Amino acid sequence: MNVRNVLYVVLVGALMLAMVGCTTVAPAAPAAEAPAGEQAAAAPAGETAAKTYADLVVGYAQIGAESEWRTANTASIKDEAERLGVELKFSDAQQKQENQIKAIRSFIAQQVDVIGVSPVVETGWETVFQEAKDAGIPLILVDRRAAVPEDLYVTYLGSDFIEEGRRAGKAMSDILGGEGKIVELVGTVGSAPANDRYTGFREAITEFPGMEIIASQSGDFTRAKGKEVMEAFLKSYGDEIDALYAHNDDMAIGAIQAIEEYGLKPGEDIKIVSIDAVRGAFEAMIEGKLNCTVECNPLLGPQFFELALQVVNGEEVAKWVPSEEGVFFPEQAAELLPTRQY
Ligand code: GYE
Repeated sequence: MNVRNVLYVVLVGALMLAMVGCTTVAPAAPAAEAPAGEQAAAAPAGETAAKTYADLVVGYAQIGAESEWRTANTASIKDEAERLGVELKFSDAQQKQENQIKAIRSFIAQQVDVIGVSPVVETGWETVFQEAKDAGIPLILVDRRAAVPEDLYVTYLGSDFIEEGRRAGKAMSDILGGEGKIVELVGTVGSAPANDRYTGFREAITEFPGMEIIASQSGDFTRAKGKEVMEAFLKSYGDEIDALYAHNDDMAIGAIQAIEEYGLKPGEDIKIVSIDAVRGAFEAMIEGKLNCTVECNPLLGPQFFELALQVVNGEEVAKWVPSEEGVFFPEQAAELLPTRQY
């Protein structure tokens, strides 16, 4: 065993111990399944030793703080960086693409090892992603996809939003018995989750000709906007509305308020299906105001840093790393709420 191999073994041991030590603090951290040491041990015998988490400098261009989901997502990334000892440069773009582009440029100037970005919308990224590529900095798409050629990013870590839309559509058909007038609160215009949740839902309900989407408008993934747009829907359609499909729980929660203020019962007079499965949705289900939430997992920190380390060590990674998600109904809400991490 040469000196470097000995070092690897020591490193593997130290990291594994560190991770075992951490499990009680962060029991759900999947990174523990593939500790950094594995990558170190598997690294090809090149000129330089494999990097560890402690060597990594990562720039992360986050969207903002528009929803409960986003808050949990940011916490997962920051907490995991701290847990692993990764140096994280974190930027909050306040939901503006131009701020995300600025952040990526500043990460390039600072020569970080990896850039993570959650693109607020799908289009308009080619130039800045190309700049990162030209600078030799690998870029990982986290949570949201971007419509760019595949060679401009190494991997996409996130959910199957079309499938989430389909699940919501299926749940809605079951809840409405295949018949009813639906209003839709769309997410941020031009964002991958809004585009795909829109499409998936429609796919799932086409087999029910009695299900009709009578209005569809963006609530920008926020509670305030969700409430405002629902007020407008109620003004135009009132009692005609049988159901609401909201692309995220926050907009559904805003809409619940609007429905109550209008004098109808959310969850009864107007059935509601939304997406994310944040705690607020479980609380609403317990109160009988929400009929279903489809899970979208925001706890992407552990998988993100695991991928980042693999990438800087030259390992092959899949072009898409999907997250595992479920669908929840009011009957399970009270039992599951204490187990929810976001
Ligand atoms: O569903 C919504 C958030 O991109 C999947 O963004 C994410 C979405 C999430 O604001 O609540």
